[in-house]
Amino acid sequence: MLVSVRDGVALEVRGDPEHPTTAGALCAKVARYTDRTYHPQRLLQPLRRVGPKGSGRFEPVSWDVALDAIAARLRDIAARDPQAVLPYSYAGTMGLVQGESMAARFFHRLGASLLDRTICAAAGAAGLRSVLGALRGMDVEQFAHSRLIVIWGSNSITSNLHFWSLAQQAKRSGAKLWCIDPWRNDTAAKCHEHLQLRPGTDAALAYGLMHELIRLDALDHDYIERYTLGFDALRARAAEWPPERAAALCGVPAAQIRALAQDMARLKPAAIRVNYGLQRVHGGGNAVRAIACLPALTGAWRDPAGGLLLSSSGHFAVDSAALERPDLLGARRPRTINMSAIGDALLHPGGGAFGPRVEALIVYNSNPAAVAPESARVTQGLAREDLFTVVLEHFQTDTADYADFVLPATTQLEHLDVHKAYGHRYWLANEPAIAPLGEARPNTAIFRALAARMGFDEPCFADSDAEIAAAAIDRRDPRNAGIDFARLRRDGWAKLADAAAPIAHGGFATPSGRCEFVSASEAVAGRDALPEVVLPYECAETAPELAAKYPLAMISPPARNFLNSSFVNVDALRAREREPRLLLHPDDAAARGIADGAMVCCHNDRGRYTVRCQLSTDTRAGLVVGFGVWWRKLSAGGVNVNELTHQRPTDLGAGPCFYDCLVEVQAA
Ligand SMILES: Nc1nc2c(c(=O)[nH]1)N[C@H]1C(S)=C(S)[C@@H](COP(=O)(O)OP(=O)(O)OC[C@H]3O[C@@H](n4cnc5c(=O)[nH]c(N)nc54)[C@H](O)[C@@H]3O)O[C@H]1N2
Ligand SMILES: Nc1nc2c(c(=O)[nH]1)N[C@H]1C(S)=C(S)[C@@H](COP(=O)(O)OP(=O)(O)OC[C@H]3O[C@@H](n4cnc5c(=O)[nH]c(N)nc54)[C@H](O)[C@@H]3O)O[C@H]1N2
Ligand SMILES: [Mo]
Repeated sequence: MLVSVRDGVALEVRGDPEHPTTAGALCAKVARYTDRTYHPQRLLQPLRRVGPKGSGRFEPVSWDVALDAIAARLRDIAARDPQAVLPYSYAGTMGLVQGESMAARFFHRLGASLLDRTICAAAGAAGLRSVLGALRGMDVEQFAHSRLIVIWGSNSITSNLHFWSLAQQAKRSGAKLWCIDPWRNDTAAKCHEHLQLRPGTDAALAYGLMHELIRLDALDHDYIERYTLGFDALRARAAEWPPERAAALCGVPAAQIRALAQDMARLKPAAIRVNYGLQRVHGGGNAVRAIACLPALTGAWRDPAGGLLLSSSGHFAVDSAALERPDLLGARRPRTINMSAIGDALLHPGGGAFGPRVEALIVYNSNPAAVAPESARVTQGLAREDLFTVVLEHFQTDTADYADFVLPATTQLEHLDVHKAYGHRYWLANEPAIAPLGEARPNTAIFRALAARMGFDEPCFADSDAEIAAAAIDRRDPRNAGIDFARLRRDGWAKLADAAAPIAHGGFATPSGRCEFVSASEAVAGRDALPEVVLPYECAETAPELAAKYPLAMISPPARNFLNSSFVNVDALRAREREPRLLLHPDDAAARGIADGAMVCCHNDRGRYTVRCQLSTDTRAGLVVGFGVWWRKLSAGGVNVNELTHQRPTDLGAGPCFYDCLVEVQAA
């Protein structure tokens, strides 16, 4: 991203036309990054709470007053048990410096609880690791050369624009595009075929495809023989899933499953862009396992433009020990708390296996009141008068409203960072383009100052941001050959030295070195050694009584103009989204006497959510789509879609089940 600056003011941001993956394109949100940075409501000084928790009433204080008070309180809590302090952070910035570097050092030195950062990708990552051994896959640029592209559980036009440009290139060269998604999103509408399955049934679909590929003998027997483990067992399991059985469960025509299998057999190179949308259900981890078996069966990995891409993060060798310094824990082994069940954690009285009650919560790069599941529990926890909460933020978010202290943080335009990519293979340097606004400070500077007040005098607390960025790149790894932070600062970005088709000839990072259809580690963990069809917690088959009361399945994918809960307060972007929306199928609306455009109440046992309803045949009958992730206080009833979601974990990785949620809808 390039920034035009005049007299110290950032005028606009642009994509870099030289960058091979992005080719200068910016998404709708980031194109508005200057609006966000100079937003009139930007937090520019430290604030101390004066009203009751959640009221949003604060008074400005100096940095010294805020930091002294925070350090005193943390010292007091830590003297009893430092595990009563909990950090909470995720995707506000994905930079390695302003993410988990100085912050992690601070919490490790303190001995605070560890946070399991599961809220986005944990299930899919665990599923992919079990089959491929690492978070590796196709180079996204290679999709331009694929002949078949299956977009599985991803609204690419909304969430992954740079991939979509490459898929468009392939389409213009004659590639066939399939989309596998429960609703006809923007992306599905532009693909040749749309397989519109019930949410949470992807593993069954994958088995139906395997069944058909085996029947057609569209297999690469040589690849299977040399590089995979457990084919006989997988074939036996797939035999149980003729397309008719899979189709009945998925709610799609069997002929469509056969047609997709035939395309997989016939069109080469065949590529699958699987993304995180499909793993936000109980069986999300196993769904990714089942899908990840497909390219090994057909030998698609042999071609750089074939195979599968979920995550590119395993291609980046990041020296996380240098960044986070877990050695500062010494012999201490603090407990780990799952961020996706933060509501339960905050409300836990303490004791037993849980350990001490959470007494202090330090939030940075995240907005849990809006993004975490079952928000009634989250906000009830945040409202505890005895909980000491500090929020590092750009804005007075729903979470910041519950803080004791709010500390103003810098944006991407104001601080230094280094990034690994979310989906491609380039390291990036982020240079500050302007000076920090007001009294805002980078996260690193805030944790450095807190460390000094706590008397943490290890030399690593004096590292500059540039030193941290340099240490992030693991120079011992051959894929980082020739790449260091000085070069990134000079050139902006640099591509990893990794093979375009890293598993064309095996070399899987699994314990067996093979693509593991059957996983001994899964069996040891007491789970099915083969990918398993795990149905949602909340569906007619697994919870018939609940389904009788709440017959509609709800998913809550991102709105195009927001990035999770970021950008919701940027007027130009919120104007495009207008207000929280819920897609409802006309048949479901007719059965409930609901008219297009009516305000409806979407509810279940966990809560109620008021939202504008839009009738559309883009969704399936029985499925509602509630776009996320609105700020609660900018929504009609003061709550958002996460009022309805639950905190139960996915099968693998203990991730959240945002898209595994039964509801009922009635006119408001
Ligand atoms: N505009 C925008 N872009 C974003 C984000 C954003 O908030 N806004 N968020 C970013 C982040 S943090 C992430 S993790 C990525 C996420 O991006 P993706 O991984 O691409 O996932 P989503 O866009 O969340 O959801 C994609 C699709 O999954 C579908 N889906 C839901 N349930 C199922 C299911 O059971 N099976 C299948 N096959 N499909 C299902 C939804 O209908 C939706 O169309 O996007 C990033 N990009
Ligand atoms: N129902 C439902 N819920 C979801 C999802 C869904 O699809 N449906 N998607 C989930 C996914 S994929 C994800 S990744 C999570 C994301 O959830 P979060 O990680 O909480 O991401 P954001 O909502 O973007 O909030 C990030 C906050 O960090 C702040 N921030 C940005 N940069 C900085 C910085 O440099 N310093 C500091 N101190 N703050 C900064 C921003 O102002 C913003 O308020 O949400 C999840 N929640
Ligand atoms: Mo995410």
